[in-house]
Amino acid sequence: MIVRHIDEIRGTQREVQAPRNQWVSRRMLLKNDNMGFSFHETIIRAGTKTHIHYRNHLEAVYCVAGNGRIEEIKNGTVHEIRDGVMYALNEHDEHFLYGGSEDMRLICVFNPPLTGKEVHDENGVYPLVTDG
Ligand code: 9YT
Repeated sequence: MIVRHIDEIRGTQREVQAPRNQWVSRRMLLKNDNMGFSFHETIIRAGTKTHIHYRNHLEAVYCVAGNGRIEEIKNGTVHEIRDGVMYALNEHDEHFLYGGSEDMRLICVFNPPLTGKEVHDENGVYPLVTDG
């Protein structure tokens, strides 16, 4: 059994800051935990905008605190995000994620799991990833 507290992740390689500090993500489960998915807590900082496109992964995200918005780039549709809202990128949807009036706390699951070695480009986009 794996049992971890978020405080054990902080300050380790499993805690990753966005290039421009728009978010911080704590990877509670990664590929090498052998669960078949990865599991993250991501804090989206208030007032920020991040361009995200996970070309090789499906992701579901559940908001448990704070608020923000997600904009679908293909059609401009904007969805409000607050405690209790889930979104799933079932079509590898390219999007902008906006922090709202306060930091947004998100619980995220990826299939296939992130390895932890993925690198974001200068826009905060995950480029094509080769799982290693
Ligand atoms: C909100 C969101 O997409 N979070 C994903 C996790 C984060 N990009 C990470 O751990 O790299």
